Amino acid sequence: MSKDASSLFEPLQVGDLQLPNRVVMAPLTRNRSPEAIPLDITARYYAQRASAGLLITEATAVSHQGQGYAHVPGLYGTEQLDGWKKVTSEVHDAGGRIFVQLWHVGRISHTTLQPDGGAPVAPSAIKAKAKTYLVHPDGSGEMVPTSAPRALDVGELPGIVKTFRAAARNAVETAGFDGVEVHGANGYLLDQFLKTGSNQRTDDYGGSIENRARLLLEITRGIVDDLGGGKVGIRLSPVTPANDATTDDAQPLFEYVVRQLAPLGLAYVHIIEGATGGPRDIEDRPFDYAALKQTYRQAGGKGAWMGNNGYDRALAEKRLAGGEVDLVAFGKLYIANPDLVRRLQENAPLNHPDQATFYGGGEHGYTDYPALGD
Ligand code: 8OZ
Repeated sequence: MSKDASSLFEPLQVGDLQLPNRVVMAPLTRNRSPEAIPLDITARYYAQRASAGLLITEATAVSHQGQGYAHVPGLYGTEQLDGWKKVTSEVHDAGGRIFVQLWHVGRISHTTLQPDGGAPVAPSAIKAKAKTYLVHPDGSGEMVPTSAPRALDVGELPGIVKTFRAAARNAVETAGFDGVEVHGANGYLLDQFLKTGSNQRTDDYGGSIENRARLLLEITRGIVDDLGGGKVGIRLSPVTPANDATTDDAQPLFEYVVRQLAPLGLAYVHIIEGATGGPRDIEDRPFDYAALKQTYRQAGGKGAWMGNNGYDRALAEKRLAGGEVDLVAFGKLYIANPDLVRRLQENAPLNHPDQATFYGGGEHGYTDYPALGD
C-alpha cells in the first residue's frame, strides 16, 4: 500500500476549519498550570504538535467551582486568558488549529480546591468512588479520595449554563481559540447529570433521559447560539467507568443525546469508545457505536465523527476506510510524539510515553520528546 492510500492524511472540512489531515491531538490533562494559568512551556508544547489536523487542549475549568485537580488550567481569569492567548498565537504561528476543552468536574473535586473550601457540586449528593490529585504547600503531590458533594439547587443551573457560555466566548474572542469542545465525558459534571448512577434528581434535570440530558443540551445550544456550530465540538463517553460513571441505559441515552445534537451543526462529535485510556470493549458494558453514528446521521447530523481510544495507524485506517469515523484522536501517542502525523505517514518508529511524567512537573516529559531528526 502506498503511503497515501490512507485517508488519515487527507484534508477534511470540520466546522469552520479546513483540516490538513484526520489526525487529532486528544485532550490530555498534564497538571502544569499553577494558579490555573498556562505557562510559556505550555505554548511550546502545543506549538510543537501543530501539524495535527486539530489540537484539542487539556480539560480547562470554566469556573473555580469547576476545578477538581491541582495545577489544571482555567478560562475564568484574565491571567488565564492571557496565558492561553500565548498558546493560541504560537500554535497559529506554527500553522496549527486549536480548540479548548470546556470542563466542570462536578463531584470529582476536593474541598481544598473549591473557592470557599466547601463541598464540590453534583446533580445529587452521592460521593464518587474516585480519586483526585492534590499538591501540598511543600510541593509534594498526593492522590486523595474526592470529597462528598452537595446537590446543586435547580436555581443554580442557569448560572452553570452562563459560566460555560462565558468561558466559550472568552476562549474564542479573547484567548484566540478556533473553537471549543464541551467536555460531556469521563464522569465529570455533564456526564454526572446524564447517568443514573450519579443523578437521582426528581426535578426537570433528573429521572427521564430527556431530563438528564437537559443541562448538557442547554449548555451546548447556548454556546452554539453564541459562536455558531462550526466552532463547537462535544466529547461523550457512553460506557466509560472513569470516575465511577455508571448508567442503566447507555444506548438509548446517548442515541437521544445525538438526535438532539444533530440540528446544531456542530463541527464534530467526539466519542470515547470503551473505557477511557483502557480497553475498547468492556464485557459488561456493551455498546453499539455504529448505531450511535447512524442515529446522528439519520437525524441530520452532518459534523465530523471523531473516534478515540487506543488507536494506532492500522486501526485508524481501518475505521476511516469503513466509514466508522471521520477523524481519529490520539492521546498517549501525542504526549510522546510531537510530530505524530509525520511518523504515522512514514511508518517511522514512535517514542514511548513515560507515565511518570504525565501529571505535574516541568519540561521533562512535556516539551523534550524529540521529533524525527532532532
Ligand atoms: C486524567 C487525569 C485527570 C483528568 C479526563 C480531564 O479524563 C480528564 C483527566 C484525565 O477527561
